[in-house]
Amino acid sequence: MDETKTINKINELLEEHNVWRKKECLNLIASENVTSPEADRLSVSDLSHRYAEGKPFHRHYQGLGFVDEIEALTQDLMKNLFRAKKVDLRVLSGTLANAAVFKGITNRGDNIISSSIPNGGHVSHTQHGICDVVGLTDYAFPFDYDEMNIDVDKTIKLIEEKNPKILLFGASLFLFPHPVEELADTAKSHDAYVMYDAAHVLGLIAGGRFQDPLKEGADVMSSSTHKTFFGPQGGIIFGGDSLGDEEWKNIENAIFPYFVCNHHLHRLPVLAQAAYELSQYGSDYADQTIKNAKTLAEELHTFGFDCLAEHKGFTQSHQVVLNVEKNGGGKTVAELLEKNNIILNKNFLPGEKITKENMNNPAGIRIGVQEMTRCKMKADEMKHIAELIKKAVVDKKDVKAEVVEFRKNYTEVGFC
Ligand code: DSN
Repeated sequence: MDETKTINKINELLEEHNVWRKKECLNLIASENVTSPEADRLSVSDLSHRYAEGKPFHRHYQGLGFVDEIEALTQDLMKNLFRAKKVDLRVLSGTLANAAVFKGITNRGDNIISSSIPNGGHVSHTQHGICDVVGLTDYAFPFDYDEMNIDVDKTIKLIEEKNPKILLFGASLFLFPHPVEELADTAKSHDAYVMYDAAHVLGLIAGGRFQDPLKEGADVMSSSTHKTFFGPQGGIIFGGDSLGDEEWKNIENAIFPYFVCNHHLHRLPVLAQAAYELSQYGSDYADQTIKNAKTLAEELHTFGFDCLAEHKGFTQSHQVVLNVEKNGGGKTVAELLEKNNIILNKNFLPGEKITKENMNNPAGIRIGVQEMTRCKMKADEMKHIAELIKKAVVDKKDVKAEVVEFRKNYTEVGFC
């Protein structure tokens, strides 16, 4: 191996990736976003060289006086933004946030009710992921396919039947707010904790334009910090007023030493900057994001795409979901669009049965507008994106050059 050639090649690939995704593609993956120039500046520091096991002001290593203050102030910003009394920033992802909560407040052999993967659940909500690691048996929320949401009455029956320890709301395919308020009392009267995975919608919650789970009765809210919340890649856990100190301590004690030792300190100032930006511009950002998702859905529908939940106004989040079975399936369409620099992902659709045959080519695609909204796109741009998708998928035209030309005008990050 020629090491010099290899490292030079890695440099080139990185540069090519940066130009491609930041300047030439329409980035429509619903779980991604971009940080601001100020956040990028804060992300490169000595903090990425240091260890800080433990909690602020109670560390196992020396040399952390400034880090303690940075972490405590970042906690304050996040608490303030989400009106929460308890927060822990140490988890490195949404999955690890879920793991720490499960470990902290359940015992092996307990039951959990969460969304199935086709109905929007994240893999960590199920036995295919973290539930298996901590010994939870998962039961899927009954789903109302007409309402595109959790069925409240049937869930009450399931709670009575299964006595879950956790009722876990929130999802990865997430068009409408979940019925937290409607189910919280029943859950609590059966000694279940109400948990909400806010990963996809955290930025919309910060902007006050999606349900506020902690206000609606969630005891605990887990999340990642890099989707509609445009912070660094990482995780976070909030404790609601209804969560006891003992349970919170158990969650904190599960984070370290079970799932995280060092918590990648360079994330903290970036998280603080994102929280600051959302405190200033969060409602405008959330408004524009939801408006853009609706406009994109309406336009795709007009072009003849089978866009989910038409009778419900398509969406109340950053996501738009299409059934593209008639266009060859999710994988075929996502790959075709990638060739045209339109980046999104294939997805199972609510109610779709997972089989060996469709495992790799489910019926749907999921589109998220939060990153392009951050890059200052509005309704007219959403209409243009719909047209580009139609030209590529239906008319089978090559629109790559058109996409590159279009994206050139939207490389600046806004809402900061
Ligand atoms: N896999 C991510 C998503 O795209 O929803 C969540 O972790």
